[in-house]
Amino acid sequence: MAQLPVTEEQLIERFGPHLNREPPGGWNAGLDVEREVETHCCFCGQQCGIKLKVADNQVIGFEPWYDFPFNQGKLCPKGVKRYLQGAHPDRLLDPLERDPSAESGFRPIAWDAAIDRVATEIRRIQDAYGPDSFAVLSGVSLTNEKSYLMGKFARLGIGTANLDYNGRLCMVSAGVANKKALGMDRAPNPWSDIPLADVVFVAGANVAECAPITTSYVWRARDRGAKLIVADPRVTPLARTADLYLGLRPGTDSALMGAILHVLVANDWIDHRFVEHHTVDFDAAAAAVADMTPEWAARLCGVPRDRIVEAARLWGTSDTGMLLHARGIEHHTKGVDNVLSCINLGLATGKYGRPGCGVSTITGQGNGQGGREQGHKCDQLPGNRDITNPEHRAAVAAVWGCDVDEIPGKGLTAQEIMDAIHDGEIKGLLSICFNPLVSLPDTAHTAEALDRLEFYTAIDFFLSETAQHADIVLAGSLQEEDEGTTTSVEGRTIKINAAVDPPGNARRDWEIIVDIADRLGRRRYFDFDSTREIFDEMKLASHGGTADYNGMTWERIEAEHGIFWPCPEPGHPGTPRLYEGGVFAHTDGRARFHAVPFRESAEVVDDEYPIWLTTGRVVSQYLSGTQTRRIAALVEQYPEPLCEIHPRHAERLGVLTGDLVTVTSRRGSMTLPARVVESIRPDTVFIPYHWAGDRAANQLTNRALDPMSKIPEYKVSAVRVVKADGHVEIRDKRVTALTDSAAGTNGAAGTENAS
Ligand SMILES: Nc1nc2c(c(=O)[nH]1)N[C@H]1C(S)=C(S)[C@@H](COP(=O)(O)OP(=O)(O)OC[C@H]3O[C@@H](n4cnc5c(=O)[nH]c(N)nc54)[C@H](O)[C@@H]3O)O[C@H]1N2
Ligand SMILES: Nc1nc2c(c(=O)[nH]1)N[C@H]1C(S)=C(S)[C@@H](COP(=O)(O)OP(=O)(O)OC[C@H]3O[C@@H](n4cnc5c(=O)[nH]c(N)nc54)[C@H](O)[C@@H]3O)O[C@H]1N2
Ligand code: SF4
Ligand SMILES: [Mo]
Repeated sequence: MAQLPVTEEQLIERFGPHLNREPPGGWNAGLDVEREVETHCCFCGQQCGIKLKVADNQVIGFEPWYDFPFNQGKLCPKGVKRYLQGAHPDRLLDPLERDPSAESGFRPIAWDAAIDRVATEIRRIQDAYGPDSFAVLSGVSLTNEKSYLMGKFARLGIGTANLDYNGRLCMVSAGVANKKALGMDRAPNPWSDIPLADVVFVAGANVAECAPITTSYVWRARDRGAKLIVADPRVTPLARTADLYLGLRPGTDSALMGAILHVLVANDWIDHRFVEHHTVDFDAAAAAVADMTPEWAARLCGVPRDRIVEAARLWGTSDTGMLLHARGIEHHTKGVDNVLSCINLGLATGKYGRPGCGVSTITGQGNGQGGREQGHKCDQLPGNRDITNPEHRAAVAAVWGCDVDEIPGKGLTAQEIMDAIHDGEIKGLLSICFNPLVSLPDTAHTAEALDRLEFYTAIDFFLSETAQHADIVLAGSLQEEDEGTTTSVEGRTIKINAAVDPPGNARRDWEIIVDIADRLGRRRYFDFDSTREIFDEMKLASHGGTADYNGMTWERIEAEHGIFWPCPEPGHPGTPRLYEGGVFAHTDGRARFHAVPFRESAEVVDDEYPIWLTTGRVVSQYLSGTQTRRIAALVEQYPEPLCEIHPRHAERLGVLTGDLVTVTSRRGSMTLPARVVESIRPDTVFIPYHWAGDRAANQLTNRALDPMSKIPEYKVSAVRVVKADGHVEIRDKRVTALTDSAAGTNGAAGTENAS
């Protein structure tokens, strides 16, 4: 009987000698703390405040930072352990060049040679195939300053239209919907509004595991007597505490929300005054749901009719309410529609612009909010400006000191860039802070594409699975090795402080970018000597855009524990709550309802592939896992992907927890242990996606995109599940640890001093 690797020996055997396990006391044991640096967690969009303990230019531990208002000292397991990355033996200390004769496939080279090679290849490829044949993929674990720099670098440094970012896999459906309906792409509320809500409606968000600190906000609302509604195909840890659970079939959210609007209209639970004075197109939205009866939705979604009516009653008759959604409704070919159908519910009942009211996406990545405003999206310029709008282009060209025509037009989105690489239209790629081989759908397709590149360079601090395909790997910086700002889930811009310098010959990301620009002969646009100078230019470039940072200074941001944008002028207090008084960001001040008809997902189940597959996360791992798969305590909590499967489904297959199952889709197949749980629908299986190679959930997923946001449909594929040979012991302790820590005191794992 095989075992899951749970002992140290087994972990080493499975993951190799650098396996994620720090020596007793940590890699930095024996060092005395010299100072503590107040900064923020490098992982999710909550951006918890944390103090890093520093000695001998190394981060050797952490302390809770009780004064930071958002998390008040609380952290989840990832925040507690993140400090173990800096001194990890896998840390890249030099630039690397591909060398098939070397054991690792790479050999270290000097910076000068690395930068030269990158610049030469960029020009060679562009000369041979045209400017847009070289693409850039960026990421939003990067600070605002670096996000801004990447946008400017792709446009003016390289001169390519094909630049996009990993937020394309994340919040873009919400972004498009928010801009369409409300005129602006930001959570409308500070999180301090959540406890003021009489109803909290959580749709497609595993709050306890993915936004752990938000749990405490929801529970504070419940302490006041608020009702909690959860819509998710899985009974997540938060759903276990819900007053009303809507266990819908994946891909049916807009039908559920449409039926709720239908019931609101039928019972006249509509705020007519708000609708009349602050919105347009209510009638169109109402007409679109005229046939979406709760009976119809009950059949389609697999949720009892009475629960749909009850959800409408709770939402429609409460004075205040917040609807929080995340990738569960957004990772769809109708992700934008799903979000619009939620916004309709908020507008119909006047739940905007007041304390305790709002429909808000829970932004995922660390700088998922700020990084989607600074202009490294394919259709965007800084300040959340539109790259196709002549006025917006002129405003940015004036700050950049370039000719408007020098700024390329709209380029391809992230998945489209990978598809164009696959098709041979794009020949060169520079990526930073993005691990597409693990995170894009249809891994086989991504791997084929990467192998077709004539030149690929990656900037990372670990040799990610994607970076292993690179010709040149540039050793970049961890968050704590540079300063700058990020903007959290709430729209609060906060200060990241440098604790240490990059180790060895690793360099700060921005310095690498500026050097490449210099080598391309574009120094005049990149005359930056510090991150602060980038911030100062970024502020100017954002001025007049919707995401206006012009009035912020680093000093104010620190003194005030963050500033909510828009903050257009010095002295402006910032804007924690948007749309106060019902004034929306469209030029007429009114929000737009949208008619949202229901359509099925790109792939639906059939006789051959009869089960719905949905994918997502677990509390102890982060995204593509490059960082968290290297931290022992997090690995032990959940070492490998498990396939969640309902007891009735498992019984049909003759499968018990720990038995291996093979899950097959039209794209690929993987074999992994089953975890039999009552918390999932019998027609659905769930696999977390944080692993690579034969453990990658994205071997199975579909490349179909939302036509507006271009987000992939990670949340719905059709699969076949069969029993495979083999069994692994899955320790109850680990499975329990997963849920206990996620739903523990105050909703997070609490703080823990691991040093
Ligand atoms: N621990 C941890 N935390 C993270 C991250 C991480 O990797 N690990 N990543 C961060 C990032 S970048 C992101 S984007 C967020 C993601 O945060 P979430 O969106 O909360 O996380 P997911 O697990 O992707 O999906 C959320 C839920 O959607 C449900 N779901 C699946 N299909 C459907 C559907 O069709 N309809 C509905 N209503 N629900 C559905 C799943 O069962 C799951 O419980 O988390 C952030 N925080
Ligand atoms: N099946 C499935 N797939 C999914 C999802 C899903 O729910 N299901 N979720 C999607 C979502 S929401 C997201 S956000 C994506 C995320 O997917 P990715 O963005 O590809 O994942 P990350 O792990 O963030 O990759 C970031 C890489 O950048 C590096 N990095 C981190 N910070 C920095 C930095 O400051 N500087 C530099 N130079 N490098 C850095 C890390 O080491 C890592 O290698 O995955 C998507 N893929
Ligand atoms: S919730 Fe966890 S991962 Fe997210 S910022 Fe806080 S400590 Fe970091
Ligand atoms: Mo994300």
